[in-house]
Amino acid sequence: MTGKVWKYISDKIETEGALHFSLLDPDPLKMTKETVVELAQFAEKAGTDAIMIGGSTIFGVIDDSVKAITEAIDIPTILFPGNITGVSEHADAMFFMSLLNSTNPYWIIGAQALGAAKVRLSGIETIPMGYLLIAPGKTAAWVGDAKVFPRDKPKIVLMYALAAQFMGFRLVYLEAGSGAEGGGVPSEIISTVSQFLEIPVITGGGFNDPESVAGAVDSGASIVVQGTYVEKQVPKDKGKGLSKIVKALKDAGSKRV
Ligand code: 1GP
Repeated sequence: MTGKVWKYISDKIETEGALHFSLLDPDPLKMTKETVVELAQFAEKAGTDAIMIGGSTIFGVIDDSVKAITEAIDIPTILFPGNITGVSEHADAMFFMSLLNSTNPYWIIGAQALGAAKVRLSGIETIPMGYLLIAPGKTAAWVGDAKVFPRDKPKIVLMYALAAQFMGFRLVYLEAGSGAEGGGVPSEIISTVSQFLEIPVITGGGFNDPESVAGAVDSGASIVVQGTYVEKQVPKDKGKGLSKIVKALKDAGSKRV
């Protein structure tokens, strides 16, 4: 079950303390395939450790774009599926995730079961991940029928994160939703969860500057994801700002190794 990408992630967490992932949503309403490939290349040059591909849109993952991105870069591509439409055999791995605080069993186990045979036949590496939505939760919470965790209740999030660990998930994703206001997931939630969890914490949703990204690592996150920043800023400065963010994250990470 332990594949190459999981080994890459866990080895890097051990040696570098923290990883930066860039999330790209190959949504034709937002950008062309060429743009998405170019963004992935800039992000790789800026030092991001992996490219996540996915989103909650109606288009799902476009196979063509996944193939083009995977061929254009050396760092791993990891699917981040918003539904059964998010499966492609062209990525290096996929987060096989369950939205544990959904009120609808479809998002906890239904979509996973419907997509499982395709995943098995594709032979893609799967990384089991418990997915937890914290307020505001944005589009993911609306689509995923989530009972979002209040931002000032870290202990509720901790209960779910521990349950995720005991159920065998390899990662717990603390998600505030893409484009979340308020500077990402509150540091008190990240630190409360990280303090008690033995598996790595990945977090994203509203981290848009070096301070908030490094702050998430200081609070205990092992991986920080940026989507909106990469989509909006990288085309403007060709990844200059992103390299500063990655550097801030690595500096914070190095204090933990
Ligand atoms: C969304 O956590 C990711 O699933 C990234 O969020 O777009 O706000 O960076 P942002």
